[in-house]
Amino acid sequence: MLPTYQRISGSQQSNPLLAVRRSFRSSEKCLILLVLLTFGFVCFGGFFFLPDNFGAERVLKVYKQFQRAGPEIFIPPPPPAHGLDGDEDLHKLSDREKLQEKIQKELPDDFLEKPDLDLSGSRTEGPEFDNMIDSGVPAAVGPIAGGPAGVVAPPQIIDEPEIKSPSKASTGSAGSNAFNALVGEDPDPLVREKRNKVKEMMMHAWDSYKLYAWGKNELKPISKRGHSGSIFGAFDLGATIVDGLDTLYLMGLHKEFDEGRDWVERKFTLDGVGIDLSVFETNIRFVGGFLTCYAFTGDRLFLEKAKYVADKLLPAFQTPTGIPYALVNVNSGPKTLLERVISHVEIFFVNLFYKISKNYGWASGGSSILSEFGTLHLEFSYLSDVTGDSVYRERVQAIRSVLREIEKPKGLYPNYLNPKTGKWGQQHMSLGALGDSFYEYLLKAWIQSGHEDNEAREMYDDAMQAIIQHMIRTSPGGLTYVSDLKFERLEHKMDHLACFAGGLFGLGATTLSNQYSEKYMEIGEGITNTCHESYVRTYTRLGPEAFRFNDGVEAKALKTGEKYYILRPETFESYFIMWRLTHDQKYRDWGWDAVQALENHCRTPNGFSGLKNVYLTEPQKDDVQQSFFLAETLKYLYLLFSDDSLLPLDEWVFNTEAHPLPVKGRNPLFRPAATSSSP
Ligand code: DMJ
Repeated sequence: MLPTYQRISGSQQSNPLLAVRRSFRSSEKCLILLVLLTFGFVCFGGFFFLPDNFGAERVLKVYKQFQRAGPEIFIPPPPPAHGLDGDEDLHKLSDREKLQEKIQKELPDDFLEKPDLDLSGSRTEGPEFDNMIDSGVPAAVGPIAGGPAGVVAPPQIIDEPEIKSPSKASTGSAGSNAFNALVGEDPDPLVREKRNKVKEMMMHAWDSYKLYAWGKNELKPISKRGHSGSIFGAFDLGATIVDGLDTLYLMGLHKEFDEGRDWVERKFTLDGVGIDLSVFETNIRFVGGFLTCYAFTGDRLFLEKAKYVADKLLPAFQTPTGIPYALVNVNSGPKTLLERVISHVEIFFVNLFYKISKNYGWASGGSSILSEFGTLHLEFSYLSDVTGDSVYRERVQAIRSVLREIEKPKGLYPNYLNPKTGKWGQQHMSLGALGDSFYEYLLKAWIQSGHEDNEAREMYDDAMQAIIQHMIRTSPGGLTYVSDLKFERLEHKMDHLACFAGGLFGLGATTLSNQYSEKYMEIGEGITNTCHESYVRTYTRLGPEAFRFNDGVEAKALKTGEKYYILRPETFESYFIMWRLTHDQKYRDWGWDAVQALENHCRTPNGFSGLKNVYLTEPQKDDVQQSFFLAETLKYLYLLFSDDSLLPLDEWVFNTEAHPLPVKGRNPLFRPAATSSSP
């Protein structure tokens, strides 16, 4: 059958095949009009939604990129060196993850590009780093530019803030703008030895990851391969690199830091990552990790990466209330000019069938999770300060406004909030899983602002009063613990995750002197002590995932699913904070006990592993070296055996993944943008 416009008309009836109609039917006219309208809409949308600076300059840039590009833009890239079976129909594979796994299995271990392993034990702690401190030169200029030729390109340092060279005597922060192996050393040789031990553990964790899982998210130390079951899936996002970089830097491991930076510069991307990423996890590990590296070094690469990742998360905030969804498909963002134009039309249609952002299926009635959407404030605010772009702060301020205005049952914040209706989901409250770091960020937002964000401090004090009244209890044996509250019923159980609260109450007590200070300190000490008890009541002297206070037990796990230890940091975080605040020797003793336990039970020849049951003499290992082991666990232990000049608590505030961010107005490394938006 011929198309409509070639069908018979008028005088040409005798030869229908040659007949041509001279005008369109009205339905055809409509169709043509629709096509033209759509085209007009796309162009119109393009002009409106493209960034302001999308002008001639940008076109010229794209044109130049084309000029520079080689033949690869026309010739498709060659197949991988170690391809899959040629006759297998890859389209039958059900999802991308299976394909990744298959490729990984078939590749030899050394397929991934890896930096050289320095197995001689010599590290980059040369005199050049000492000199940097003497001269007050920022570390980014010294070690990277001064490193071996061709290893790492010198970072571009633009707009370097004027950095006063703080003297130890005057500010207590000799190491603020350059960290080397000696910065923060304790005068006591025994303590120095302990710190060196922690540093050696970091090298072991890093070297093993480098050898067997470079570029993957995490290491499986027993299987000696990348861990694809992590929260970031099988895509090579280098979570361990990004999470571990600032710890390397703090420890003066600059060669390793440079290797990581080099990987970030050449390999790190979220483009083509076709999975839903957790907004929270991506923020605390990647945005937080990059921002700290930027604060430490002034290297703009890290700022660009932090912004790049945060921008990928922004679609999650497109909800009626501004409370973000938990998951976002980061591959949905447009990259080229054409994609940018198309995407605005595309998003409309795609959203009809598939959500770019969404919540977990298991979360009460499609709710977002308090500890997730409540743990963005530090990173997003700082990002606005250092980029001068207010959009990030606006997003987290919107969350703050909803939480400030909403009615709180008993003054408490339930763990679930529906982003569409702005109503609470199930009435579960917790300072452990699903709630924890929301409370942490209330206090820390106030600290980060240089004590100016009083709204945050008030919300913190109010929330803590409600928690003290309704959730904190003392066991018959005198242990202070914070239980979960579920529909008016207390569950006398505490998550390992809630062990950070020792430090949180301690910080609350010492950063402001008010009517609550004494109580906060008492609770901070009590909770830290309880978490320590949960450790020493096990055979391994490492604490379980959750512990209970009923059926005659105190600070012990009762269920099999609560007995594991996955290299978590929260207890050591509280040891470190409480040590800094009190200088009570017991915190260092407890920390050293934990170092030995980690060595005895979690160390393997190829990295560190979690345990499946901390109560057994020979617990089975879970074969995962979590990225937070390098970001948090080892960092807090290292700081515990450092003196107070390394990251003073009045100049730095730790995000919930232990990435320190500078305190506004008190830390010369705050690095505000020239056109910084003010809060
Ligand atoms: C880390 O990713 C962060 O500390 C987060 O806030 C909670 N869980 C892990 C470590 O246990």
